[in-house]
Parts: sequence; C-alpha cells; structure tokens
Amino acid sequence: MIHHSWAEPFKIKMVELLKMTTPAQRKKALQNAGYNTFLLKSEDVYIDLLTDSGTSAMSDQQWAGMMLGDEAYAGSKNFYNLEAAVKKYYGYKYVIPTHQGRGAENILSQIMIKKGDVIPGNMYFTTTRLHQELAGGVFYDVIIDEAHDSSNLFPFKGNVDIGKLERLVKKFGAKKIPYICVATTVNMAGGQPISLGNLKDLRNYTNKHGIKIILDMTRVAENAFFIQQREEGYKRKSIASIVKEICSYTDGATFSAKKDALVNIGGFLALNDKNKYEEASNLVVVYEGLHTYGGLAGRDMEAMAIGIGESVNDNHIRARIGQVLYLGKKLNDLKIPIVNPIGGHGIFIDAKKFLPHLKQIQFPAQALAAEIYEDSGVRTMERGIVSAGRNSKTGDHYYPELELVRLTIPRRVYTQAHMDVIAESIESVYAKRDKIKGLEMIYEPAYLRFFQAKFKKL
Ligand code: PM9
Repeated sequence: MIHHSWAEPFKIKMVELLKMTTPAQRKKALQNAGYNTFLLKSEDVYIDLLTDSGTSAMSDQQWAGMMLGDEAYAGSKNFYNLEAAVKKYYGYKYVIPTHQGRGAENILSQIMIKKGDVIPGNMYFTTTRLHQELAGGVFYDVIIDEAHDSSNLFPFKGNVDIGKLERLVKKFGAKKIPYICVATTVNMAGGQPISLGNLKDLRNYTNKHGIKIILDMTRVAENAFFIQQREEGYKRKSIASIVKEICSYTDGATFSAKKDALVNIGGFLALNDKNKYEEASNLVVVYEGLHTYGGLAGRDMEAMAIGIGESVNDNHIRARIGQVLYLGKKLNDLKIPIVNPIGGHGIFIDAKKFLPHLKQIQFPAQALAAEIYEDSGVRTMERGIVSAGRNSKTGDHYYPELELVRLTIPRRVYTQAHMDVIAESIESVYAKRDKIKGLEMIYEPAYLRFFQAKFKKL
C-alpha cells in the first residue's frame, strides 16, 4: 500500500492528563522563573516544546524491554543487546554507554583533545563546545554561510564548507586538528541536514590530512529522512541504509539517545579505533561507571537498544517529521518568520524578525519564549544570544546571527490538534508583537547559562 499521509504509525495506549492554567497563574509562574522557561515547573506547562530530549513516548516494546533489565554491575546482557544494535544499525565496532550525550562528549574530548587544539564543527552545540573548551581546545565554525540565514532555502544547510576547513588547516596545521565534529540535523541552525555528498567530500579531504571525523549522531535518523527526500539517488533507499551509510564515513560518534532513540535517558560513545576505545573505556569508569553500563541501568540500555531499531523505521520517521512540517506549514501560512526549510525536530521562530524593535542584548528570543508561555502555557526555549554564551577568552557575549525560539516537538507525544493550538498561540502573540518588551539578565551562571539564568522585564 502506498501511504500518502504522515498519520501516526501507532495507537495510544496510555495518556498523561495535563493541567490547565489561567493567564494570572502563568504570569506569576514566569516571574518566579525569572523569565527562563527552563525554570518553570513542568506541571504549570500545557504543551511542552522545551525540548525533544528525553521527552518522547516509549513504545510498548520498549516498556516490555524495561522489565527485562539485567541489573548486574558488570556484563549485563542488556549491554550486549545495545552493542549488537549499535553494530547492526550504525556499524561502529566499539560502544561505551554513557548517562547521556554530554557524558560521551566529556570522554571523547578528554581522550582526543590536547591544549591548544582546534576543533572545527558544522556550528557549535552548547554542551559539545563546552567540553571541547574544558579539554583545552578551541571550537571553529565551518558550516556553510547559508546556515546563518533563516530564510535561505538551501536544502542542506548543515553542510560543511570545506574551504573554511582548509583555511584552518593552512593556518594551524592538520596536526592541531584531531578531528572535525560533524552534527546531523544541526540543532542550532534549526534542525538542518548535511548531505551525503558533502560528507563523502569531507571524508576524502580529511583522509588526505589525517583528520578524523566524529559524528554527533544525536538526530541521525531525521537527517537520513531529508537525504531520502532531497538528495539525488536516495529516494528508494531505506532510512536504515542511509543512517548506516552516514556512519560509514566517520571514525566514531557521540550520541544522545534521548532524541532519535526514543528513550528518556541514555547515550553512548562509539569508536572504530581499538586503542582509543581502550582509553575511553578506562576513563569512563571515572565519570560514568563501568564500560558495560556507563551510568545507565540495565533496563535503560534495553529500552535504548529497542528504540534504536524503532528510530530507523521509515513509517516512524515520516510521521515524526510530518508532524513538524505540519506545524511549520501552518506558521508559514500565517507569515510568521521561521527558519526555512523547516527542520527535523522543531520549528524555529526568527526572533530578530518577529521583534525588530528589540536589540539582541535585550534578549528577544528569551522574551518571546516567555510571552508565548504567558499567552497559552506552551513552553518553548531560547536558541540565541543566551544559549551562545560568552567567548571563554575575552568574556564578551557571542552575538549569533540566528536569534531563535525553538518549538521542539517530542516524538509520539502530541496530536495534530495540539499543533493547531500551538499555531493559534503564536498567531495571537504575533498580533501583539509591538508591545513585547525586552529583558535584562540579572543572574548569570558560569556554564551553559541558558539553563539557569534569570531575567527581569525592561
Ligand atoms: N540537546 C536539546 O534540547 C538537550 C540539552 S540543551 C537544551 O536540544 C546535540 C546535537 C544535542 C544535545 C542535546 C547534545 C547533548 C549533544 N548534541 O542532552 O547530554 O542536541 O543527552 O546531549 C538538547 P544530552
């Protein structure tokens, strides 16, 4: 049967009831949270689009797997099931579980980076860059220029600009570049994919210079969907085969299983080099736990192993991204300024265009996220100047070109009717946009400030 619709390939077995709040309650909750949506209580949220991380609904198969947890300290059979899933679907030789993605980033950064090293990447990600810096490295952005323009319709805005990489090689020397970090569906660019053509060219280039490629494969299945839809020669290939091909051009990967792999906690570091694997499996004992559990219970590893298989199912991914596209199209029809093409895991509102009367230092995306919550109880998050943080050398704010509010869609959680309510709320906030005030930061933590910073209204 040919499926034309993206209708969900599942039915709902259990539901979680939501609390409705009044505008007065939301106003108060926002003040208490210092206008930071990360500091709201989840029970005060109606539709939660803060993140797609750890917020997906597990399948009955995954829950059944949880009951098969082998809670042994060492050598749990669930670890071997996870290892088999990683080999089967991703093709990496060695895997070390970690409590989540940043656990893997920490271990990777410590074993690969020396002080003064240069780490290129297709746009920064908050936790990834911080671990590179804590290990003594300096991050350089080598994504193509199109990625920084919210209205540029290039289909692969996650591509690496190999010319930019070459300039780094000429300036610092390839020896100073242990690896390039390549993300799939680049989060901070609005969930934009990298093409397989670009990845192959990058592989050829890095092979010549002895530079490794480490994949941030957190949303690799979503990237594979865009390759299937947009890249010449992949229309008839399965998501599973495209995912495996992506991994085949890389030397290893960090993975937050809380996204693609449909679990509430978990991640891993995967490597092909035996020596590096041995180094990592020794270091993981210091930070996460033994190399056969890495901070996870046996049941978590089992749910992850099953979730990896479900994540590369063609019907699953088509419905997942279909829902994101449905909301994005509605907002495009309403002429709301969003990042286009629409990305894989959410809709990103361009806050500079939504609130042109605010300067970037008045935190327009942070202010807009607060306003949306106050309007309807829909929780979104800032991906702009607050997330970008400060330059660790000069202490100045980074001023990223993209100042975005992310409406991140959890997998298998909300319905089409929820998407309609979200679009209505954005429409009503857009109608009163001229009245939205900026914010002043009144508390700034040292690391990853977007999680805990507090603001007051100007
Ligand atoms: N991403 C997200 O909401 C959760 C933390 S920031 C709000 O998008 C990539 C591309 C990610 C990511 C987390 C991590 C870290 C690495 N790479 O959160 O530690 O999007 O599992 O993964 C979040 P963990």
